[in-house]
Amino acid sequence: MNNIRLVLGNRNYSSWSLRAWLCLRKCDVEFEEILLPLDTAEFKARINEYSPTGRVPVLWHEDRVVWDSLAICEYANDVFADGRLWPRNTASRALGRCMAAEMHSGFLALRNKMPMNCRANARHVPLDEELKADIDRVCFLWGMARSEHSKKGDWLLGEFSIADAMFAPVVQRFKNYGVKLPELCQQYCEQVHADKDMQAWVSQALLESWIVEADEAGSDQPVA
Ligand SMILES: N[C@@H](CCC(=O)N[C@@H](CS)C(=O)NCC(=O)O)C(=O)O
Repeated sequence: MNNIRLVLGNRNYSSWSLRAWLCLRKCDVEFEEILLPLDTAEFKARINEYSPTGRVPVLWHEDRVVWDSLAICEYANDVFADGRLWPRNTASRALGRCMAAEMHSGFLALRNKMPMNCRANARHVPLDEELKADIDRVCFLWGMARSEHSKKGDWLLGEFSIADAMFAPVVQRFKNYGVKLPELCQQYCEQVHADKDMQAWVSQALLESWIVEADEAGSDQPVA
């Protein structure tokens, strides 16, 4: 046992958990998962045992605690992946870090109005100006990253990187809310959906039955 434990929320809704989990999976290390279902009495009762912020994800490794999704991705890169979760090229790494940081601190309309909900099927939310601006910005960033790295592979920066993990829940949202995308972006989404780890996450999410009302956005009927 290598003493790595990831405390995460339920897969259907916990977008921050997905980011950290995906990076750990790409490190090919075994880790224990402790799943605390969001918005439940169990979460409230147990979260303080594990998390200094009361939030997930949290990584425990040996005597270290690493809270916050992006910090976990970076820790995984340093400790378990020998740096390969970022490209070697300095300019590519800088672009990836800007994208990851922007995702981590921004895109509030996308995060609030289109919560990750892997089980949602053809769910419609009104595409207001703020939401459209976030979607356009995501497409701009993906288009820039892909056009600069297309010869190196099918992920944003060629090989899989932390940038892909940070945007994976956005890819999932675009599917669940039926967002129409430019071809290059749609192709990138298909790359993410075809990933075996992403598929493993989603297939387990589909088996969950916890409901977080606040994250059940939109309706089954198209909206104007
Ligand atoms: N900035 C944090 C955000 C973590 C976060 O908001 N996690 C949510 C679940 S996805 C959470 O723990 N919510 C529970 C709560 O706030 O009670 C990160 O990147 O890890």
